[in-house]
Amino acid sequence: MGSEPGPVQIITVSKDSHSFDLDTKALAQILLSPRVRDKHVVVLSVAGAFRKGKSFLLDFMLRYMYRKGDEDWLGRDDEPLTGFSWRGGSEPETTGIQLWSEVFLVKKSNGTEVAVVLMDTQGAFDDQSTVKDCATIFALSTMTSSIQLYNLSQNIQEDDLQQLQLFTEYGRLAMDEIFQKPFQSLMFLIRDWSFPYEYKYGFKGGSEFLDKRLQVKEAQHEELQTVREHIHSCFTKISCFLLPHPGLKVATSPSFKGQLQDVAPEFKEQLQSLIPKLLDPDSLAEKEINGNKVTCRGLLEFFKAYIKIYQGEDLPQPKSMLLATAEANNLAAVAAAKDQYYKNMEKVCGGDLPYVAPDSLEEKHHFHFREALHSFSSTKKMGGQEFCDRYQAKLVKDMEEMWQSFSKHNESKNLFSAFRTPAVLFVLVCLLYVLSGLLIFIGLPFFAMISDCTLGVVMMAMLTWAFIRYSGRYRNVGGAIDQAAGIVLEQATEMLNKSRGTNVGEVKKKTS
Ligand SMILES: Nc1nc2c(ncn2[C@@H]2O[C@H](COP(=O)(O)OP(=O)(O)OP(=O)(O)O)[C@@H](O)[C@H]2O)c(=O)[nH]1
Ligand SMILES: [Mg+2]
Repeated sequence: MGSEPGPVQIITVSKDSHSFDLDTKALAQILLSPRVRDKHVVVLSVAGAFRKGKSFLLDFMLRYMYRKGDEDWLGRDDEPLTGFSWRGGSEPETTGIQLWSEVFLVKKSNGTEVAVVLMDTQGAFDDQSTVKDCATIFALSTMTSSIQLYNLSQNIQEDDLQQLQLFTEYGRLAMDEIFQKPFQSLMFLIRDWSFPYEYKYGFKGGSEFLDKRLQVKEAQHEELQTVREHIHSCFTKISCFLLPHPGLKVATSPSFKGQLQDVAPEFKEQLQSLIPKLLDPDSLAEKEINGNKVTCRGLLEFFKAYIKIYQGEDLPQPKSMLLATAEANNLAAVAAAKDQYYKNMEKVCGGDLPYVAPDSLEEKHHFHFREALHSFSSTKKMGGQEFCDRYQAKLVKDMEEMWQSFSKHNESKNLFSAFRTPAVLFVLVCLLYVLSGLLIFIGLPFFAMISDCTLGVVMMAMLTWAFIRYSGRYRNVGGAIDQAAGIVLEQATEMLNKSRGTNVGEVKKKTS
């Protein structure tokens, strides 16, 4: 690559539109370098809440990779810590996803050489990111890494596990055809561990602590059980490391630049145990997707595919706990109210019940409609008035639709409307028969013949209609006959009304 190695931004998150972009060119430059592109890849990523020392830790990993043979790889006492950008303070530092520009080649004891990529991620739960942003970053880094370090502070809290469940589920959603566990190695890295007298620092204490935390017990509430089962079902390997507090200077001094003289000795000691084990060639697991090892070149393609999924509209939106709960209980209230309306209306005009006079049915509809609205508004719901109003509007719309279908169904039970077409056709046949007789009588046999032909057509239509109704086939032809009969009836009633209107008009004129 020529230039100095450094962090490369490969995924950016837009602060305004909360959308994600992959810098394919930059990623290709890292992964398609001839030295590494056909090597199996190991991706080590660090993710977790913001401001918890993720980038700081990665910089020690970089030191190890560059000075591996060296006894004092950890560095000189006064040496500032460089690499992925890290700093003190309360504001977030890393954004999106960054990779170290240099891919390290590591030889395993069986002689194979693998390419190691280090990944730094944006801290979750800062004040600018939505739940979806955090979930996407976490999911993307978990999907593309073979070792995910879940960086936590002080302890594993239940909400940490819940977040992990949400984020990994969001990742799993985007991966189709998963034959095995979707992700590989997960390591809980607990910073500032303050209870070494209960569980010792390091992997051993971590593993005992983790066993206790992730245990699924019979007596546990279902909610706690599902979180644990989910995490077990997602990762092929789960481990934990307990790291001590690095000392007050590291945590609070604004002038601290990473000099080891200001770092607590036990922190340094544990780093010297953690990092060589983590980056030990034989424990570096190659990235696998569906059981196949992935090369650097392959990883580039996966990045492109995954980002596309998160840029699309197909995935559901992960939401904050309050919003999701409020939505769930509003939806449940809408469903209950709709059900109440439906059941009550069914009792009035449903299924096999006979035809109801439209006026009376409408009255019943208004009554049960109001009742259902009342039971919706009297159900306790989260989310505030404006939020609930949106669901109430949905309820009203749904009930209106139900009312339309109830009223149509009732209409179809009206015997006259069912037999309207044959009745109209029958009357037409009779009229045409009489007309033809009359025409012959007054000596117009040609017109009588036209009338007879029309009569034949109408008779055919009547027979066709009966056949269609009986067999249920050629329904569009049946529809056309119904429509034609409707038009005839409409015209006839209009004419009748007109003639009556003129009569009434004449009567009125005479009386005036
Ligand atoms: N308490 C404590 N502070 C640490 C530890 N490691 C690093 N720090 C300090 O934490 C602060 C943040 O370090 P970063 O590495 O920038 O943290 P980050 O998690 O990458 O932060 P974002 O990129 O904003 O998500 C710095 O002041 C570090 O000195 C640790 O183990 N415990
Ligand atoms: Mg950072």
